[in-house]
Amino acid sequence: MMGKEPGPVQIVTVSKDDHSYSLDVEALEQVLLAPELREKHVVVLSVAGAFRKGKSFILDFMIRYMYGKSKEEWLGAEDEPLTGFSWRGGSEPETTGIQLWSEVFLVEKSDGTQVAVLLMDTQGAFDTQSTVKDCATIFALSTMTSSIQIYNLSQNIQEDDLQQLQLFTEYGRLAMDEIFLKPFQSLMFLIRDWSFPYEYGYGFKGGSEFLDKRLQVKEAQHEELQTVREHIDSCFNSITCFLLPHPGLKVATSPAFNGQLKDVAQEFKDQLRELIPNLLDPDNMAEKEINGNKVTCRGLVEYFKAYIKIYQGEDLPHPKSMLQATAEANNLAAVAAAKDQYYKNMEKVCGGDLPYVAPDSLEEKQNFIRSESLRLFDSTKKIGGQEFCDRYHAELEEELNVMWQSFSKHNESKNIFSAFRTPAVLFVLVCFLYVLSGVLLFIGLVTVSTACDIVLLLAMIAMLTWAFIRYSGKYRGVGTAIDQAAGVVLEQATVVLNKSRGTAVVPNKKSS
Ligand SMILES: Nc1nc2c(ncn2[C@@H]2O[C@H](COP(=O)(O)OP(=O)(O)OP(=O)(O)O)[C@@H](O)[C@H]2O)c(=O)[nH]1
Ligand SMILES: [Mg+2]
Repeated sequence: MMGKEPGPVQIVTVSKDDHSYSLDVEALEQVLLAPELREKHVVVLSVAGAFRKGKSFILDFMIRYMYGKSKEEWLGAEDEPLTGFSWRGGSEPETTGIQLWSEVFLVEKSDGTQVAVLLMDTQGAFDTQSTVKDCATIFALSTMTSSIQIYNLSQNIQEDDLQQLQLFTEYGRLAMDEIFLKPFQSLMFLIRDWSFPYEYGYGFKGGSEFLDKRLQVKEAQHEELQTVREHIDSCFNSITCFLLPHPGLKVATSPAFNGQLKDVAQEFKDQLRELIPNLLDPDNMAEKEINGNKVTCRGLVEYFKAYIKIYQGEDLPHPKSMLQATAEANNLAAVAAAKDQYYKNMEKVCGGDLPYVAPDSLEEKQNFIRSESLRLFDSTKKIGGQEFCDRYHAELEEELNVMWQSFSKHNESKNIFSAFRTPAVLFVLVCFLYVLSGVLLFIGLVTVSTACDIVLLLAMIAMLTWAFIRYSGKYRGVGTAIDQAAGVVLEQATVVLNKSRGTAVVPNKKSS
C-alpha cells in the first residue's frame, strides 16, 4: 500500500446472486506481505454482529487511536468527521463481505517484541440479502482468522444472540481440521446503548459482572440453555464484556451527523477512552495462534486461502433458518414414525419365519398397511406448511415402495416350489431323458440315445452341484447359472406345452 492513502480493502466478497464467496488474494497479499511485516506475529481484531449496529463506526475510532495514540487527545477534534471503514446512517446495510484496514500497525510490547495489528470489519449479519449460510460463513471466517473477535450487540445479551453465536462458532469449528479444546481465542461482547447502568455500570467491570450472570450455568436451567453456554465457553480461551452507553440521539438519528465528536454524548466518549486504549494496549492483545503456534502475517495469508476453500466447497452442511431446520426435523420424525409402523405391521403379516403368503392376499394387506402408514404421516402435526409436507410425503411413498419390494421378495423366497424349482425341473428332465433314451434304444437309434444319456448325465451333475452350492453357500455364481438354465428349460417346456394344448383346448386363459 506504499504511497497510497490508507483505506479499507475488500478481501472477501459475497456474491449476491449465487451466494458464493471469493477471496481477493492479491489485495490480501498487498496488505500482509510488506517486507517489514511478513515475518511479524499478527494480532487480528475483528468486529462482527448484526447489521446497522455501529460496527464500522467503532472501528473508525480504533483507527483514530492507532494513528494518534501518542497524543493525549487521540479521540480527535470536536468537529472532525469520522473516516475510515465506511459507515453511515440509514436502514440499509453498508459493509459487505470482509474488509481489512490497508495499514497494518506495528506495535511494541513491553518485552520489546513487535507485533502487527490488523483491523477487520465484517458484513452485518441478518441483513435483508444474506442467507443464514452467508452470515454463518462471514462470522465463522472472521472468528477463525482473528485473535480478538468483538461480538457487537445492541442493548442486551439475548438468548437468540447466544444461539446465533453457538451456530456460527460451530460452523467455524466444523471447518477446522482438528478439534482443539478451545478452537478460538478471545471473544468480547460489546453491548451498545447499554441502558441499565444502575444495575451494571458501564465499562469492563459492569460488563464482566453482567456477563458472569448471563453465561452462568445453573442446575435448574433447562438443558438447552446450559448447552448453549457450555458450547460458547468451550470455544473461546477468554470471554469478556464491555457495556457502552448510548452515543446520543444525534448519532443514532440525525442524517446530517458525520461523526463529529461535538454531537456525541459525553459518557459515550468517556467510555471510548476506557475501551479502546485498553483493547489496543500492545500487552493486552493476544497474537493470532493456530494449533498452538503464533501466526505471522505471511502465515495468515495461507490460512485465509485454506479456510475460504473450505467454505467454497460443498463438503460442509448448509446451516438453515430455525424454521426450516425445525420443519425438516419435524417431517423427518413423522416419516420415521410412519415407516416404523409400516415395517412392524408388515412383519406381523409376512416377516421373519412366518410362512409363505399368497401374493394376492399379501398385496391386499400391504395396500391397507401402506395407506394406514401414510395416514399416520398426514395426521401428524408438522411445522413447515403443506408444500414442505408434500415433499416428505412423496419421499415416504418412495421409501415404502422400496420396503414393499423387499418384503415381497422375501415372501417369494419362502415359496417351497420356487425354492425347489431348479431341482424339480432337473429331476423331471432326468426322468424324461431316461425314458426317451430307453425308447430310442428300443427303436434302434443308438447314437441319439447315447446323446440323451450324456445330457442326462450333465443334468444329474448339475443337480448335485446345485445341491452342494445350496448346502455350502459357496460358488453362488455357478448356482445362479444353473437356476437360470433351469428357468430357460422350464420356460421352453411351458411354451411347447401351451402350444400343443392351445391348439387342442380352450384359447389360453391369462394366468393370474
Ligand atoms: N444507537 C446507536 N447508534 C450507533 C452507535 N454507533 C454508531 N451508531 C449509528 O449507527 C449507524 C450505523 O453505523 P455503522 O457503523 O455503519 O453500522 P454497521 O454495524 O457497520 O452497519 P453494516 O455495515 O450495515 O453492518 C450510524 O448511523 C451510526 O451513527 C451506537 O453505539 N448506538
Ligand atoms: Mg459496517
